[in-house]
Amino acid sequence: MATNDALNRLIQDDSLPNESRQIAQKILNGQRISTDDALYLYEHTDLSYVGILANYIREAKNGDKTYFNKNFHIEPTNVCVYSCAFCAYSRLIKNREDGWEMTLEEMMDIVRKYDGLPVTEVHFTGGVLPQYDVPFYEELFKRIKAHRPELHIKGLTPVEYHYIFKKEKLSYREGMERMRAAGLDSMPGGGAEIFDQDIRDQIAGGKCSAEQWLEIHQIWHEMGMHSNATMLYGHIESFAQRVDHMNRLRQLQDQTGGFMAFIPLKFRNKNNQMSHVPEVSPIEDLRNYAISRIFLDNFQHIKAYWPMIGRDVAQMSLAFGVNDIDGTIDDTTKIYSMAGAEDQNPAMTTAEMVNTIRLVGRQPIERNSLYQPIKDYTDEVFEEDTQYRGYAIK
Ligand code: V47
Ligand code: SF4
Repeated sequence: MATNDALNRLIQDDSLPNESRQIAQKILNGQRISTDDALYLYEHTDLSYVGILANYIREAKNGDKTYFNKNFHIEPTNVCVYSCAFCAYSRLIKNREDGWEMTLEEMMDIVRKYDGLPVTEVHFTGGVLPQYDVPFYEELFKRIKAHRPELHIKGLTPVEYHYIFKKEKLSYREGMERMRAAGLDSMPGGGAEIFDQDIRDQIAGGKCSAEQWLEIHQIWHEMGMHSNATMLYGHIESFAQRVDHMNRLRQLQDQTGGFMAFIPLKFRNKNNQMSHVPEVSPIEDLRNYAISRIFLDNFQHIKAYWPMIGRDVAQMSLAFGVNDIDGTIDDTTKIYSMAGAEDQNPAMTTAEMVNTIRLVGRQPIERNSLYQPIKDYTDEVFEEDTQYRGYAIK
């Protein structure tokens, strides 16, 4: 659990610059750090320093609890009206024969494949396609709820919603009300990319603006619903633009409280128009998790999305502010494998998930999509523990 010892040592360490000691003091006092402080952390501090601060906050907020869920993805299409420069996965409509476009029935087949299995969430993400309009998604969500009412639908992002509501001449509120009535339970954090308009124009031109992204989340939260937030980092953005991005999220969260988790997404550089941009190091990934944990004092959860960051860095991140590693996934997403991530067929068994967390001394908790605990796996013994990796629990 959170102890002040390491923080106190930093505060008293006169070999550290005053700014570093003052920021540590703010954390100990439970005070919010400023945007200038956050920029200072990015520009002038090392991993071990931010790690101590972030771990203190993580343990104060969540103890050793580390959450995961049992989920699968459906990616209805990779054909897209946009062509974001970082996207390895999408195909333009003129090249649609190279991609896939699922029908409602094909998506229901995927949902039915999980009948009788203990998954709790389906996550929809993918390209933006003109024929997938408001009535299409309403029908999809209704059919899923009719088939399996308890399955949580986490679906789409303001990128799709802005596009389909405009086409239907609906206000954001009218559109989100219709999605909720059809069965949408929560919104994932995608499509945020980086809010700075200049960088956004260069890497994600044409799709919804930062203001539109934030407005749709705001409306969703005002309806009493929840969502996540992401930040695509480690490409051509500056540290100041990362701070600006997180600051806009922190301000909205002050107003609504509707965000559950913040998920930094590391730019992966294979098979896209930005392959010449090198990826940042794992040290920078961990620093970024830590600084987001320190800055976003009003977010309860920081998530490392393991299919994107890789299992090893996800595991290490649990000492740098992260307290959630997403889900079992069951090899149902292609976004990251196509962009060069380590796992080409991302899937983790419950035992792998639990042992990833347990091996670094944290407490594995299966959660539902709204972070209500389903099961504490701390003392669970798995058949496969005796068969692989040479460790057995107990
Ligand atoms: O918005 C696409 C990102 C996002 C690349 O809310 C890339 O629980 C890095 O938002 N390198 C979609 N990132 C995925 C997403 C998400 C994932 C897991 C959980 C949740 C949640 C949300 O993926 C896109 C974009 O930022 N992305 N291509 C790439 N080459
Ligand atoms: Fe389309 Fe999303 Fe890829 Fe952009 S990131 S091209 S909106 S699928």
